[in-house]
Amino acid sequence: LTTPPDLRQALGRDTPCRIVGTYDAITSRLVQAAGFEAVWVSGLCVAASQALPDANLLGLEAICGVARAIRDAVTIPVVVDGDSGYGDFHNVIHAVRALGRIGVDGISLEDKLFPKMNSFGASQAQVLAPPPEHAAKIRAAVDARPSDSLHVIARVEALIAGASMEEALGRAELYREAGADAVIIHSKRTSADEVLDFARRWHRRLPVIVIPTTYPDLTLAQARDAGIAGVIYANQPMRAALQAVQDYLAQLRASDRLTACRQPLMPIADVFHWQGMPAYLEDDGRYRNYRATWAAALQVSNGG
Ligand code: SPV
Ligand code: MG
Repeated sequence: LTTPPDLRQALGRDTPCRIVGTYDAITSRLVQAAGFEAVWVSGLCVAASQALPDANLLGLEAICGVARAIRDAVTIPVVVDGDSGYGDFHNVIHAVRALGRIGVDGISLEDKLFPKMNSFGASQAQVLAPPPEHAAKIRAAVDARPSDSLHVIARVEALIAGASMEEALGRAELYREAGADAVIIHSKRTSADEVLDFARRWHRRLPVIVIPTTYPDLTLAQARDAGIAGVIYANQPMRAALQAVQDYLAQLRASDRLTACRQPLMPIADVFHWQGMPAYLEDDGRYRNYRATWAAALQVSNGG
């Protein structure tokens, strides 16, 4: 078994690393098996999977439950979307310690107020935190982590909130000085120009990561040439799954038997594989034999 590269190595390469958003353990296994470098535990997708808006309605415990299951299911780096840190810097310290015990590789902290609203939600709800308040959270996170393998990623929401490029660059610099390991620059433009401009002006002072949800035409080559270190495909697996389920259900509703549905289904054998049946069956064989051997030995020693 080869050890997958850690997040620092993945962000240090020439080609941007690809981090894929998930919300459960089995989907994360598919992400790893497909060859992606890391998993993003998406706040949007975790909330959506509970049929809740992405607005800090779920607390840290819920996120930790999902993060723990994902951590246990994959060996590639796991980066948790920590929203704005669930409160003030005390909440950040608590969150980083909890996620550190789970063994995640990164936490993203965005510079909005609590409760945050998804970056594509109503623009009047995109309220930026004062820069010193967020810098204090970044420093608190850096000090609270169990080791520096847990990346503290400062996410800059200035462009989302309609502030200037100068404001975005200034905030990123402040968070770098506070100890951040990487920066996420987020944008809701339908062209990548804004984040490419940010990355070019940032000059790789820290690895820059982008989330091309609204500018899906961004190529890896364009990102690399602008000095971008990582790309988060934050919600595409969930959207692919939900669309497939919706299409399948429509077909099933109109059919009188399962075989009338054309939508491809994953074979049950593959589901068994991804949920860990091979290891289970190995254990089953081993300990059934062990139990049987002891049962036989005890019968002999009891004279029976
Ligand atoms: C998420 O996946 O929860 C993110 C990315 O934070 S976004 O939805 O674009 O804010
Ligand atoms: Mg989020």
